[in-house]
Amino acid sequence: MTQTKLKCLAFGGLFLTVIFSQMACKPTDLSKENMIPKPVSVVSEGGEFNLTDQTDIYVQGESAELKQIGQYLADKLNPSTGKGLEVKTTDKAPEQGNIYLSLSENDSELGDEGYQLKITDKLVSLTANKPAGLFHGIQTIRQILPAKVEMASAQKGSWKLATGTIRDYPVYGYRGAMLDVARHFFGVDDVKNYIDQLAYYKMNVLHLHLSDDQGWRIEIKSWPNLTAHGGKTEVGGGEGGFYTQEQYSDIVKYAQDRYINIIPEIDMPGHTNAALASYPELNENGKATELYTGTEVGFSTLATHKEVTYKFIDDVIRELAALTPGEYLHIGGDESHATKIEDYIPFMNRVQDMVIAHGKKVLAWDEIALATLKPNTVVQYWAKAENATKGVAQGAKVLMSPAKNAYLDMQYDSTSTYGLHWAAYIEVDKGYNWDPATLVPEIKKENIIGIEAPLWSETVGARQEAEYLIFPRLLGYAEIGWTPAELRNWDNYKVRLANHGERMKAMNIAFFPSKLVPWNTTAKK
Ligand code: NGO
Repeated sequence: MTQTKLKCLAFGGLFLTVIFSQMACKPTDLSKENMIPKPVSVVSEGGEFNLTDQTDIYVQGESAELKQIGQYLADKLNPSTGKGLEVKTTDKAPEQGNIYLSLSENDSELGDEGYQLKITDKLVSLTANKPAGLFHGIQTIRQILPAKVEMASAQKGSWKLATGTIRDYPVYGYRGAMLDVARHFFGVDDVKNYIDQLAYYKMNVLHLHLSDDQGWRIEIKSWPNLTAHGGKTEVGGGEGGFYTQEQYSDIVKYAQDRYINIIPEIDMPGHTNAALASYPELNENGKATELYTGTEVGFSTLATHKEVTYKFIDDVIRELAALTPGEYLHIGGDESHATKIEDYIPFMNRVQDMVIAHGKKVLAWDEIALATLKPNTVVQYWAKAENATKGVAQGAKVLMSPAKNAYLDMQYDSTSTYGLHWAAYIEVDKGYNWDPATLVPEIKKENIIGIEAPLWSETVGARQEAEYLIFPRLLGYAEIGWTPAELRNWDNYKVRLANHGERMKAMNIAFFPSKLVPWNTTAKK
């Protein structure tokens, strides 16, 4: 029996034991911590590690990357705990009382993103094959400390970690969210804030929807009017905005430091009014359109027969590819109702080749499967299972974003303040209770690269409005992407989610307080 339990029992009597194991002796059981996503395996040992004024974070060797990960953890823990954790380097496991981050010998089960977290009463030891695994592991350390650890100011109380071992790694390599910055523009700080929120739940992709009918949001130096004119407004007539290339690169770097890949999307041939309003030559009739601030879809198209269109696209792809270290560029392809199908198909075929010529792989919405998919093109299933299935038949992988299950802009119910409901109402349970690998019979687990939850921004323009739709559903999508389906169940999840209410409050997240979640419970399941 562990020391802690003995201490509890020393008070004598079953009643006191129960009371004290609930209060003074918490935490004693690592497996009852409320982690999201739920780890693959947790073995509890019943003791505790105490974070003290002497605790520091040791990283193995002199790697700048490991030091940076250690610093991220220190920066998250120091303001609330006041423990002044410092990042130090070492060649071997440090003395007791410290946190140790190291890269292990090849532990193949953990893969590129997994980690092992071993907590004894003497040491917190985090190991992984790759730095990304360490980064995900430090999110787990944060989540098994009291919720107030996420506060930005000093908090009273003790800071204990239950002892045991967690071995953890994701089901899918692509765990993403999409932010539509075209319908309403979100500034650099909002995007960075979202990146940190995604990192906390071990997500690794942020797809930015950078252009649409209402706005063009990324500076393209060879076509400056795209932003000078096309970035000027947004849905509802607000002032819009755009990222300079320097700002975009800053976002990319910020995301990279958090093991998140930015995937930029330029939607085409439809959803292009902002470009058509900025350059008359991109229109079939050679006349610029008016800027658009409404929310209709499917009315715009690039002139698919004009060579200047392809010069334009090549320039955009070239500049964007040079700014984007990740392997994918997203070329949209959705709802091109104003483009004839006999024009759409050769257009999508040609643009895929252009992306490949600039060294990138193609991602596109499911309609692209009507064209001939190039090797490595990934089909993002959002509307028609039939299209995604056509993609699989062509040998493509699928990214799962079914609107009925995974669209963050769908309302929770008919009383929701923000959001749309053309696809469904998605309450928190519905958003959680599905399995990408069994949703469509023809799309098997081996066909799927992962899951992405898109936030379209027709109805939201401010950070708090977006958070109402994103949270708490995002946590469920993070768990679907990470945790094996057989370990997931709503009754267990909703209790863990309830515990994250305090965490989200501590992080100032304006989440939707769904009645389906027992927010006030303190029970640990
Ligand atoms: C659709 C449409 C978007 C809308 C969104 C709203 C896709 C891929 N195209 O999803 O333009 O903003 O629905 O839910």
